[in-house]
Amino acid sequence: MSHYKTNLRDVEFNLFEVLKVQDYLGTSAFEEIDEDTARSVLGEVERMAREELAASYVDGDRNPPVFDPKTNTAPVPASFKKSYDAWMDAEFWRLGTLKEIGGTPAPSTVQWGMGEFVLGSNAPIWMYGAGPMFAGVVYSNGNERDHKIAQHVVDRRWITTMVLTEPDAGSDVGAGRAKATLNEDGTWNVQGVKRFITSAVHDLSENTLHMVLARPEGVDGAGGPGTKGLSLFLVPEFYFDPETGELTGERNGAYVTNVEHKMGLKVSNTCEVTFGDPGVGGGEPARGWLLGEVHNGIAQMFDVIENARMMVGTKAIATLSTGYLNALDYAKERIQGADLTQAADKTAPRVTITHHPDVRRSLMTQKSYAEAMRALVLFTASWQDKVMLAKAGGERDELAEKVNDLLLPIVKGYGSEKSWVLLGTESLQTLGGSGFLQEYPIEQYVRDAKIDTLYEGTTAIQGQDFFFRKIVKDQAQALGHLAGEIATFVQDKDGHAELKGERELLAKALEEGQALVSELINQLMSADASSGGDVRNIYKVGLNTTRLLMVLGDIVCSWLLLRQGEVALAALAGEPGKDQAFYQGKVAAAQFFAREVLPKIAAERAIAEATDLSLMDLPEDAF
Ligand code: ST9
Repeated sequence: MSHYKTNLRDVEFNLFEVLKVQDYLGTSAFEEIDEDTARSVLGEVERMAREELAASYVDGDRNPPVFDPKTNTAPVPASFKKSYDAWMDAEFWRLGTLKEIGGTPAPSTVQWGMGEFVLGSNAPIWMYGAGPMFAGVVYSNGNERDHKIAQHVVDRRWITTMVLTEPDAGSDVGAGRAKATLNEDGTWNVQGVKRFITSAVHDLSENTLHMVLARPEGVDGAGGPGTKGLSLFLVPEFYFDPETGELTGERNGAYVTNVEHKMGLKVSNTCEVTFGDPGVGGGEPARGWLLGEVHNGIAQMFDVIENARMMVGTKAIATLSTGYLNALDYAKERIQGADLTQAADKTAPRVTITHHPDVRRSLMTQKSYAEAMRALVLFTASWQDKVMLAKAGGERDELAEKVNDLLLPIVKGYGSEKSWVLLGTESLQTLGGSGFLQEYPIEQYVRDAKIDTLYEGTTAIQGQDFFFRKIVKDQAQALGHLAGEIATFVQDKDGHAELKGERELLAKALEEGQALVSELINQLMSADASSGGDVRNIYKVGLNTTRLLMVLGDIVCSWLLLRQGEVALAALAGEPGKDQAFYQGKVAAAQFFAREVLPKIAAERAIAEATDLSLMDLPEDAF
């Protein structure tokens, strides 16, 4: 039986009843994807995920790839290869591939709706299979040569990697020391050691194309300190003719020199890659091409990172959803104890644990967060749809770009933190001691989801990105727009009476959230030495950026659930009986989340307002 339990109904509810993507499916940018096609894609990928992709989930964990340093190989298990091939052969990945290189672009909402199923059933399939998406970045940032390279990646199904991190440059990418020097033939030699590189070794395709950040040497105006001095190079494992894609038979000097032993997500190889070291492999140079022949590496790499952050958040949330549904199935079957009203009667009939109040609290906590954060992913994707639609019409939707940018750290940072914590404290807990056993999938979910708070920028990085870049640098334009939408919702006189109390809770939480943003801005301004401030006050901001991310995540999630609650109430008032339990569940989740989560926001504001510098003044020895 599959470990993977899905909620296709909820994905469809989001897309077709709340976001109404059918209004723009089949038009302009997405003319080949109409509503029927989108529904059948979602249905087929959901089936495939449960039946074929999930099949190797456990094997990939129990029999992970083993690195052989003599041959620099680490083959994946045969079962995983089978699942991977099934996914690649089905070609649904073309929906996320640029049209110019053989894609059939679908709206982001449909892509991430479908993506949830792959990421929830066996995420490394999506990660190894991301070559065509990477190729899109190569194509859009590239010159004619790179366009051809992008096409080879798609046609030959090469695996691709994003290569930023070094042993001493993790969160601080700008500290990277890998360097690049220009050859007479226009290619570059890259030298350095990179760490934590996903998918750099495998036996899933004939070649791997690394997208490497390195500092060019001897070029005017490029190669300076920090991230801005980095350029992006395309460095293959095996050298090839960029014109034809044919391998030339030369091994390139990009060698995997270690594969990490990890807590989870073990089938996804996490590698050390050594470039251009004369003492490694055959000592060949690591030759590559400068992407687009422009020195703009960090911005080009962020085209990849933005998509990968969305992927990581969606992976985490997908895992929480299947964790919840596994816990729910277990709770419906597990008989333990008497109903609390008969606790004193030792002869009272034993009941399933769904009768116990604390289990109900736990199940509704899991359900409301999983569904709120699915709504968050798909709502974010709907802004990406607006960006795509504008582009197809030859325009730019700057507001949509900004709102998407604002939401990304919430999807990634808030989504991954809430998911991994709830998987451990609630989903696994529902199974009691059995949750600790490998007989059930949840212990693997907890291990596999932990990485989501770490890679693609830790939660602390997401918090900083959220405040400094997405709010302050944006002059709160996107935030103002979003807050305006929430305010309009809470003030709507036509809202259902059943959610009146929750709207009031949301209105209050919005006020508290706005006060929290103002507090951080005041702290920031008080750190401005040029206006007589104390530069150390910036520490106060640093003590609160993750808090802000989490608080605004709660507010947005509650709003999205209440919006869904309104749609569900309207549906319940319509055709009687149709999907009644589903819609009742939607209303209940919205009410529960608002009542349980929103009142805590006032306390978060108070904590932020009381922040002082005592923690920063404490001597290190006192820790
Ligand atoms: C990793 C791999 O963890 C994990 C698994 C990978 C699985 C891969 C497979 C699946 C992926 C699928 C992908 C498909 C791709 C394609 C899809 C296409 C549709 N937003 O603030 P500054 C830029 S890998 C946008 O001064 P610092 C911007 O250009 C490791 N851009 O930063 C900016 O210039 P400007 C992941 C941003 O202080 C410039 O950077 N590692 C953003 O120099 C400098 O900005 C990490 O994620 C942004 N949010 O450096 C690193 N932020 O301002 C984490 C910056 O002029 N660390 N830029 O616009 C950070 O993110 C740091 O904040 C830092 C700071 C490095 C950016």
